[in-house]
Amino acid sequence: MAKKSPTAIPMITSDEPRPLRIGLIGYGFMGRAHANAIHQAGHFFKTGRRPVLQAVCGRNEGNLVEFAKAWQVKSCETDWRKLVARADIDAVDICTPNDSHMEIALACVRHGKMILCEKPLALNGSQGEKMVHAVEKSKLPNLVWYNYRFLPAVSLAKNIVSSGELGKVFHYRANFLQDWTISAELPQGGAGLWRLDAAVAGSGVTGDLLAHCIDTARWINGEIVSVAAMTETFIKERVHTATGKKQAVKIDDACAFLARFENGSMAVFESTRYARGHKALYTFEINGERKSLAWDLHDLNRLSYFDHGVPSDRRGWSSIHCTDGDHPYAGKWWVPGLGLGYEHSFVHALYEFLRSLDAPKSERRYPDFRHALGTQYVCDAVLAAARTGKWVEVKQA
Ligand code: SOE
Repeated sequence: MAKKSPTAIPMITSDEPRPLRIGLIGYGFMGRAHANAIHQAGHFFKTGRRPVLQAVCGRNEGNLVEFAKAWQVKSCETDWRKLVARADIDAVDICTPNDSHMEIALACVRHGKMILCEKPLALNGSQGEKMVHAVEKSKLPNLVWYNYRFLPAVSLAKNIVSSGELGKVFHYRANFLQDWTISAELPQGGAGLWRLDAAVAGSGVTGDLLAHCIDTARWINGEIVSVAAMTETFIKERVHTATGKKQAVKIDDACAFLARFENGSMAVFESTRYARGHKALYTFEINGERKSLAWDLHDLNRLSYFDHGVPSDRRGWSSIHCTDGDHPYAGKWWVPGLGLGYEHSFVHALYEFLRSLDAPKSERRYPDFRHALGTQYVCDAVLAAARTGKWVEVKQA
Protein backbone atom coordinates (compact mmCIF):
# COMPACT_ATOMS: atom_id res chain seq x y z
CA MET A 1 0.00 0.00 0.00
CA ALA A 2 1.36 3.45 -0.97
CA LYS A 3 2.34 5.60 2.00
CA LYS A 4 0.18 8.71 2.47
CA SER A 5 2.35 11.82 2.32
CA PRO A 6 1.73 14.40 5.07
CA THR A 7 -0.22 17.47 3.99
CA ALA A 8 2.12 20.43 3.58
CA ILE A 9 1.18 23.48 5.64
CA PRO A 10 1.86 26.64 3.63
CA MET A 11 4.22 28.90 5.62
CA ILE A 12 3.52 32.05 3.61
CA THR A 13 -0.08 32.98 2.88
CA SER A 14 -1.46 35.82 0.80
CA ASP A 15 -2.37 37.82 3.93
CA GLU A 16 1.23 37.68 5.19
CA PRO A 17 2.12 41.18 6.47
CA ARG A 18 4.56 43.14 4.37
CA PRO A 19 8.02 43.46 5.93
CA LEU A 20 9.04 46.81 7.38
CA ARG A 21 12.80 46.79 7.01
CA ILE A 22 14.38 48.70 9.87
CA GLY A 23 17.95 50.00 10.01
CA LEU A 24 19.12 50.49 13.59
CA ILE A 25 21.74 53.15 14.31
CA GLY A 26 23.44 52.56 17.67
CA TYR A 27 23.86 49.30 19.55
CA GLY A 28 24.13 50.33 23.19
CA PHE A 29 21.60 49.70 25.95
CA MET A 30 18.82 51.33 23.90
CA GLY A 31 19.91 49.51 20.74
CA ARG A 32 19.31 46.25 22.59
CA ALA A 33 15.91 47.36 23.90
CA HIS A 34 14.82 48.36 20.39
CA ALA A 35 16.29 45.28 18.68
CA ASN A 36 14.34 43.12 21.13
CA ALA A 37 11.14 45.05 20.33
CA ILE A 38 11.72 44.62 16.60
CA HIS A 39 12.14 40.85 17.11
CA GLN A 40 9.11 40.47 19.41
CA ALA A 41 6.46 42.81 18.01
CA GLY A 42 5.60 40.74 14.94
CA HIS A 43 5.24 37.55 16.98
CA PHE A 44 2.82 38.88 19.55
CA PHE A 45 0.90 41.61 17.70
CA LYS A 46 -0.71 41.27 14.30
CA THR A 47 -0.56 44.33 12.05
CA GLY A 48 -0.19 44.89 8.32
CA ARG A 49 3.59 45.18 8.67
CA ARG A 50 6.16 42.72 10.02
CA PRO A 51 9.22 44.48 11.47
CA VAL A 52 12.55 43.12 10.29
CA LEU A 53 15.90 44.17 11.70
CA GLN A 54 17.55 44.60 8.31
CA ALA A 55 20.82 46.31 9.24
CA VAL A 56 22.65 47.76 12.21
CA CYS A 57 25.11 50.63 12.26
CA GLY A 58 27.83 51.58 14.75
CA ARG A 59 31.37 52.91 14.72
CA ASN A 60 33.21 50.11 16.52
CA GLU A 61 33.40 47.17 14.13
CA GLY A 62 34.09 44.54 16.81
CA ASN A 63 31.12 45.54 18.95
CA LEU A 64 28.97 45.91 15.87
CA VAL A 65 29.63 42.39 14.64
CA GLU A 66 29.04 40.98 18.12
CA PHE A 67 25.70 42.81 18.28
CA ALA A 68 24.75 41.69 14.75
CA LYS A 69 25.45 38.06 15.66
CA ALA A 70 23.50 38.25 18.90
CA TRP A 71 20.46 39.73 17.16
CA GLN A 72 20.80 37.84 13.85
CA VAL A 73 21.22 40.98 11.78
CA LYS A 74 22.62 40.07 8.39
CA SER A 75 24.08 43.41 7.47
CA CYS A 76 26.28 46.01 9.20
CA GLU A 77 27.32 49.56 8.35
CA THR A 78 29.90 51.70 10.10
CA ASP A 79 28.70 54.95 8.48
CA TRP A 80 25.12 55.97 9.32
CA ARG A 81 24.91 58.01 6.11
CA LYS A 82 25.24 54.80 4.08
CA LEU A 83 22.56 53.05 6.12
CA VAL A 84 20.13 55.94 5.69
CA ALA A 85 20.69 55.95 1.92
CA ARG A 86 20.12 52.21 1.42
CA ALA A 87 17.24 51.20 -0.83
CA ASP A 88 16.49 48.10 1.30
CA ILE A 89 15.70 50.18 4.41
CA ASP A 90 12.14 51.47 4.99
CA ALA A 91 12.55 52.94 8.47
CA VAL A 92 15.52 54.15 10.51
CA ASP A 93 15.69 53.66 14.27
CA ILE A 94 17.91 56.34 15.83
CA CYS A 95 19.51 55.03 19.04
CA THR A 96 22.47 57.39 19.15
CA PRO A 97 23.30 60.06 21.74
CA ASN A 98 21.09 63.15 21.64
CA ASP A 99 23.46 65.46 19.73
CA SER A 100 23.11 63.41 16.52
CA HIS A 101 19.31 62.94 16.47
CA MET A 102 18.63 66.03 14.37
CA GLU A 103 21.28 65.44 11.71
CA ILE A 104 20.28 61.80 11.25
CA ALA A 105 16.55 62.55 11.23
CA LEU A 106 16.94 65.27 8.59
CA ALA A 107 18.97 62.87 6.43
CA CYS A 108 16.23 60.23 6.84
CA VAL A 109 13.68 62.71 5.55
CA ARG A 110 15.85 63.48 2.52
CA HIS A 111 16.00 59.75 1.76
CA GLY A 112 12.28 59.18 2.36
CA LYS A 113 12.69 56.93 5.43
CA MET A 114 10.23 56.60 8.28
CA ILE A 115 11.86 57.49 11.60
CA LEU A 116 11.81 55.94 15.06
CA CYS A 117 13.89 58.20 17.32
CA GLU A 118 15.11 57.59 20.87
CA LYS A 119 14.08 60.22 23.44
CA PRO A 120 14.56 63.10 24.00
CA LEU A 121 13.75 64.35 20.51
CA ALA A 122 16.75 66.66 20.31
CA LEU A 123 19.21 68.81 22.27
CA ASN A 124 16.63 71.60 22.56
CA GLY A 125 13.39 73.02 21.18
CA SER A 126 14.95 74.86 18.26
CA GLN A 127 16.49 71.62 16.92
CA GLY A 128 13.18 69.89 17.59
CA GLU A 129 11.30 72.49 15.55
CA LYS A 130 13.49 71.81 12.49
CA MET A 131 12.84 68.08 12.87
CA VAL A 132 9.08 68.54 13.20
CA HIS A 133 8.99 70.87 10.22
CA ALA A 134 10.90 68.35 8.05
CA VAL A 135 8.88 65.25 8.99
CA GLU A 136 5.53 66.99 8.74
CA LYS A 137 6.36 68.42 5.30
CA SER A 138 7.47 64.97 4.11
CA LYS A 139 4.48 63.20 5.74
CA LEU A 140 6.82 60.37 6.74
CA PRO A 141 5.62 58.45 9.82
CA ASN A 142 7.70 59.32 12.88
CA LEU A 143 7.81 58.15 16.49
CA VAL A 144 9.79 59.06 19.60
CA TRP A 145 10.39 56.18 22.02
CA TYR A 146 8.75 57.52 25.18
CA ASN A 147 8.31 53.93 26.24
CA TYR A 148 6.75 54.08 29.72
CA ARG A 149 3.36 55.12 28.31
CA PHE A 150 3.01 51.64 26.88
CA LEU A 151 3.17 49.64 30.08
CA PRO A 152 -0.27 48.16 30.82
CA ALA A 153 -0.62 49.90 34.21
CA VAL A 154 0.39 53.31 32.79
CA SER A 155 -1.96 52.91 29.83
CA LEU A 156 -4.74 51.92 32.21
CA ALA A 157 -4.09 55.10 34.22
CA LYS A 158 -4.44 57.10 31.01
CA ASN A 159 -7.74 55.34 30.15
CA ILE A 160 -9.16 55.93 33.63
CA VAL A 161 -8.24 59.63 33.63
CA SER A 162 -9.53 60.10 30.07
CA SER A 163 -12.89 58.59 31.06
CA GLY A 164 -13.35 61.48 33.51
CA GLU A 165 -13.76 59.12 36.50
CA LEU A 166 -11.38 61.10 38.67
CA GLY A 167 -13.53 64.21 38.42
CA LYS A 168 -11.60 67.44 38.67
CA VAL A 169 -7.86 66.77 38.89
CA PHE A 170 -6.05 68.72 41.61
CA HIS A 171 -2.55 67.27 41.81
CA TYR A 172 0.04 65.45 39.75
CA ARG A 173 3.42 64.45 41.19
CA ALA A 174 6.25 62.47 39.70
CA ASN A 175 9.78 61.40 40.61
CA PHE A 176 12.57 59.74 38.68
CA LEU A 177 15.37 58.88 41.10
CA GLN A 178 18.73 57.26 40.41
CA ASP A 179 22.11 57.12 42.19
CA TRP A 180 24.68 56.09 39.58
CA THR A 181 26.67 59.35 39.26
CA ILE A 182 27.51 59.97 42.92
CA SER A 183 31.18 59.02 42.54
CA ALA A 184 33.39 61.99 41.64
CA GLU A 185 35.73 59.52 39.88
CA LEU A 186 33.17 58.83 37.15
CA PRO A 187 34.33 60.54 33.94
CA GLN A 188 32.12 62.39 31.50
CA GLY A 189 31.89 61.44 27.80
CA GLY A 190 31.97 58.11 25.99
CA ALA A 191 29.67 55.09 26.02
CA GLY A 192 26.79 55.61 28.47
CA LEU A 193 28.68 58.47 30.15
CA TRP A 194 27.85 60.88 27.32
CA ARG A 195 24.81 61.53 29.51
CA LEU A 196 27.12 63.60 31.75
CA ASP A 197 28.47 65.69 28.86
CA ALA A 198 26.15 68.65 28.18
CA ALA A 199 27.45 69.13 24.63
CA VAL A 200 26.25 65.64 23.72
CA ALA A 201 23.25 65.22 26.04
CA GLY A 202 21.82 68.76 25.94
CA SER A 203 20.99 68.58 29.64
CA GLY A 204 21.25 66.19 32.58
CA VAL A 205 18.33 64.65 34.42
CA THR A 206 15.90 67.12 32.85
CA GLY A 207 16.22 65.75 29.30
CA ASP A 208 17.14 62.21 30.32
CA LEU A 209 14.72 61.38 33.11
CA LEU A 210 12.23 64.19 33.68
CA ALA A 211 11.45 64.06 29.95
CA HIS A 212 9.87 60.65 30.63
CA CYS A 213 7.83 62.03 33.54
CA ILE A 214 6.77 65.03 31.47
CA ASP A 215 5.72 62.88 28.53
CA THR A 216 3.57 60.64 30.74
CA ALA A 217 2.11 63.63 32.59
CA ARG A 218 1.14 65.49 29.41
CA TRP A 219 -0.35 62.34 27.95
CA ILE A 220 -2.42 61.59 31.05
CA ASN A 221 -3.23 65.06 32.40
CA GLY A 222 -2.91 67.46 29.46
CA GLU A 223 -0.62 70.37 28.67
CA ILE A 224 1.76 72.00 31.14
CA VAL A 225 1.51 75.77 30.82
CA SER A 226 4.09 77.21 33.25
CA VAL A 227 6.97 76.05 35.43
CA ALA A 228 9.29 77.20 38.25
CA ALA A 229 12.44 75.17 38.85
CA MET A 230 15.74 74.62 40.63
CA THR A 231 18.67 72.53 39.42
CA GLU A 232 21.97 71.54 41.00
CA THR A 233 25.28 70.23 39.70
CA PHE A 234 26.83 68.52 42.71
CA ILE A 235 30.12 67.55 41.08
CA LYS A 236 31.48 70.58 39.27
CA GLU A 237 34.37 68.98 37.35
CA ARG A 238 34.96 65.52 35.91
CA VAL A 239 37.66 64.08 33.70
CA HIS A 240 36.48 64.05 30.09
CA THR A 241 37.01 60.70 28.38
CA ALA A 242 37.97 62.42 25.11
CA THR A 243 40.70 64.72 26.50
CA GLY A 244 41.77 62.92 29.68
CA LYS A 245 41.52 66.32 31.43
CA LYS A 246 39.20 67.64 34.11
CA GLN A 247 36.46 69.76 32.56
CA ALA A 248 33.51 71.65 33.96
CA VAL A 249 30.33 69.59 34.30
CA LYS A 250 27.53 71.51 32.65
CA ILE A 251 24.61 69.16 33.09
CA ASP A 252 21.99 69.31 35.84
CA ASP A 253 22.65 66.44 38.27
CA ALA A 254 19.32 67.08 39.96
CA CYS A 255 16.23 69.08 39.11
CA ALA A 256 12.99 69.83 40.94
CA PHE A 257 10.18 71.82 39.39
CA LEU A 258 6.67 73.01 40.03
CA ALA A 259 4.18 73.11 37.20
CA ARG A 260 0.70 74.32 36.37
CA PHE A 261 -1.42 72.33 33.91
CA GLU A 262 -3.94 73.78 31.48
CA ASN A 263 -6.73 71.94 33.38
CA GLY A 264 -5.97 73.93 36.55
CA SER A 265 -4.13 71.17 38.41
CA MET A 266 -0.71 71.70 39.94
CA ALA A 267 2.34 69.46 39.95
CA VAL A 268 5.64 68.68 41.63
CA PHE A 269 8.37 66.86 39.68
CA GLU A 270 11.74 65.74 40.99
CA SER A 271 14.66 63.91 39.44
CA THR A 272 18.21 63.22 40.53
CA ARG A 273 21.09 60.84 40.00
CA TYR A 274 22.13 61.36 43.63
CA ALA A 275 19.34 59.57 45.52
CA ARG A 276 21.51 56.91 47.16
CA GLY A 277 19.73 53.57 47.06
CA HIS A 278 17.49 54.32 44.09
CA LYS A 279 18.39 52.82 40.71
CA ALA A 280 15.43 53.83 38.55
CA LEU A 281 12.55 54.77 40.79
CA TYR A 282 10.01 56.35 38.47
CA THR A 283 6.75 57.02 40.30
CA PHE A 284 3.72 59.17 39.63
CA GLU A 285 0.49 59.94 41.45
CA ILE A 286 -2.59 61.83 40.36
CA ASN A 287 -5.28 63.04 42.77
CA GLY A 288 -8.76 63.87 41.57
CA GLU A 289 -11.98 64.89 43.27
CA ARG A 290 -13.36 61.32 43.30
CA LYS A 291 -10.38 59.03 42.76
CA SER A 292 -6.60 58.86 42.92
CA LEU A 293 -4.10 56.73 41.01
CA ALA A 294 -0.46 55.93 41.69
CA TRP A 295 2.21 53.95 39.83
CA ASP A 296 5.73 52.79 40.61
CA LEU A 297 8.22 51.45 38.04
CA HIS A 298 9.60 48.97 40.60
CA ASP A 299 6.22 47.27 40.66
CA LEU A 300 5.32 48.09 37.11
CA ASN A 301 2.41 45.70 36.60
CA ARG A 302 0.40 47.29 39.39
CA LEU A 303 -1.70 50.45 39.42
CA SER A 304 -2.73 51.74 42.84
CA TYR A 305 -6.32 52.96 42.85
CA PHE A 306 -8.34 54.81 45.45
CA ASP A 307 -12.09 55.28 44.99
CA HIS A 308 -13.84 57.69 47.36
CA GLY A 309 -17.17 56.38 45.98
CA VAL A 310 -17.15 53.10 47.91
CA PRO A 311 -18.79 52.99 51.40
CA SER A 312 -16.56 54.76 53.89
CA ASP A 313 -15.89 51.66 55.99
CA ARG A 314 -14.52 49.82 52.90
CA ARG A 315 -12.49 52.69 51.46
CA GLY A 316 -8.78 52.23 50.88
CA TRP A 317 -6.09 51.98 48.26
CA SER A 318 -6.37 48.89 46.11
CA SER A 319 -3.72 47.46 43.86
CA ILE A 320 -4.77 46.45 40.35
CA HIS A 321 -2.52 43.75 38.91
CA CYS A 322 -2.69 44.78 35.26
CA THR A 323 -2.13 41.34 33.77
CA ASP A 324 -5.67 40.39 32.84
CA GLY A 325 -6.98 40.04 29.31
CA ASP A 326 -8.88 43.33 29.67
CA HIS A 327 -5.81 45.36 30.57
CA PRO A 328 -4.05 47.28 27.82
CA TYR A 329 -1.71 45.01 25.80
CA ALA A 330 -1.72 42.27 28.49
CA GLY A 331 -4.13 39.97 26.64
CA LYS A 332 -1.66 39.59 23.78
CA TRP A 333 0.95 38.00 26.04
CA TRP A 334 0.56 35.37 28.71
CA VAL A 335 -2.36 34.07 30.74
CA PRO A 336 -3.78 36.37 33.47
CA GLY A 337 -1.52 36.90 36.46
CA LEU A 338 1.79 36.52 34.62
CA GLY A 339 3.60 39.83 34.48
CA LEU A 340 5.36 41.88 31.85
CA GLY A 341 8.61 43.84 32.16
CA TYR A 342 10.41 47.01 31.07
CA GLU A 343 11.21 45.53 27.64
CA HIS A 344 7.53 45.09 26.78
CA SER A 345 7.01 48.86 26.80
CA PHE A 346 9.18 49.08 23.68
CA VAL A 347 7.36 46.20 21.99
CA HIS A 348 4.05 47.97 22.56
CA ALA A 349 5.41 51.30 21.28
CA LEU A 350 6.50 49.60 18.07
CA TYR A 351 3.16 47.80 17.78
CA GLU A 352 1.33 51.13 18.01
CA PHE A 353 3.58 52.54 15.29
CA LEU A 354 3.05 49.54 12.98
CA ARG A 355 -0.70 49.56 13.58
CA SER A 356 -0.92 53.24 12.75
CA LEU A 357 0.59 52.74 9.30
CA ASP A 358 -2.77 51.36 8.15
CA ALA A 359 -5.02 53.38 10.48
CA PRO A 360 -6.47 56.90 10.33
CA LYS A 361 -4.43 59.62 12.08
CA SER A 362 -7.15 59.98 14.72
CA GLU A 363 -6.36 56.46 15.95
CA ARG A 364 -2.67 57.12 16.53
CA ARG A 365 -1.65 56.26 20.08
CA TYR A 366 2.06 56.94 20.13
CA PRO A 367 4.15 60.07 20.65
CA ASP A 368 5.32 61.52 17.34
CA PHE A 369 7.88 64.26 16.78
CA ARG A 370 5.33 67.00 17.47
CA HIS A 371 4.32 65.46 20.80
CA ALA A 372 7.97 65.07 21.71
CA LEU A 373 8.59 68.71 20.77
CA GLY A 374 5.96 69.65 23.36
CA THR A 375 7.96 67.73 25.97
CA GLN A 376 11.18 69.36 24.76
CA TYR A 377 9.56 72.78 25.24
CA VAL A 378 8.70 71.87 28.85
CA CYS A 379 12.33 70.76 29.44
CA ASP A 380 13.62 74.03 27.91
CA ALA A 381 11.23 76.04 30.10
CA VAL A 382 12.32 74.11 33.22
CA LEU A 383 16.00 74.85 32.52
CA ALA A 384 15.22 78.52 31.79
CA ALA A 385 13.22 78.78 35.01
CA ALA A 386 16.12 77.29 36.98
CA ARG A 387 18.57 79.75 35.38
CA THR A 388 16.42 82.81 36.01
CA GLY A 389 14.72 81.84 39.27
CA LYS A 390 11.40 82.94 37.70
CA TRP A 391 8.19 81.25 36.56
CA VAL A 392 8.40 80.55 32.80
CA GLU A 393 5.51 80.12 30.37
CA VAL A 394 5.82 76.92 28.32
CA LYS A 395 5.75 77.25 24.53
CA GLN A 396 3.09 74.92 23.08
CA ALA A 397 3.95 72.59 20.20
C1 SOE B 1 19.53 56.75 32.27
O1 SOE B 1 20.14 56.03 33.28
C2 SOE B 1 18.40 55.96 31.64
O2 SOE B 1 18.93 54.83 31.02
C3 SOE B 1 17.65 56.81 30.62
O3 SOE B 1 18.49 57.22 29.56
C4 SOE B 1 16.45 56.06 30.12
O4 SOE B 1 15.70 56.86 29.21
C5 SOE B 1 15.57 55.68 31.32
O5 SOE B 1 14.44 54.99 30.89
C6 SOE B 1 16.34 54.84 32.30
O6 SOE B 1 17.50 55.55 32.67
